[in-house]
Amino acid sequence: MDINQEKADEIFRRIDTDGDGEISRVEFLRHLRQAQGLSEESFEFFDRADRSGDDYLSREEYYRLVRKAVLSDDADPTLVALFR
Ligand SMILES: [Ca+2]
Ligand SMILES: [Ca+2]
Repeated sequence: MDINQEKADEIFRRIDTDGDGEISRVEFLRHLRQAQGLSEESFEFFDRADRSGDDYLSREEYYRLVRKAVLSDDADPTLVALFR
C-alpha cells in the first residue's frame, strides 16, 4: 500500500469534517462506516489509535496510523479500508 504525504493529508481533511484539525470519534466512525462498515473492532480501533486518550486523533496520532498501514504487509483490514 502506497500513501504519500499529500494523499495522507487529503484523507485527513476528508475525515475531519468540522475542520478543527483533529479527528473525533464520531468523525472517525462516520468515515469508517462509509469506507467499509462498522464492526465491534471499529471502536477498539479508535481507542488503540488514540494514544493520548483524549478521544481525538491528533495529526501525529493519525500519521502513526498511516505509517502502520504503509509499512505493514499484513495491515489490519480496517486500517487499509480507511486509506483507500
Ligand atoms: Ca474534527
Ligand atoms: Ca488523542
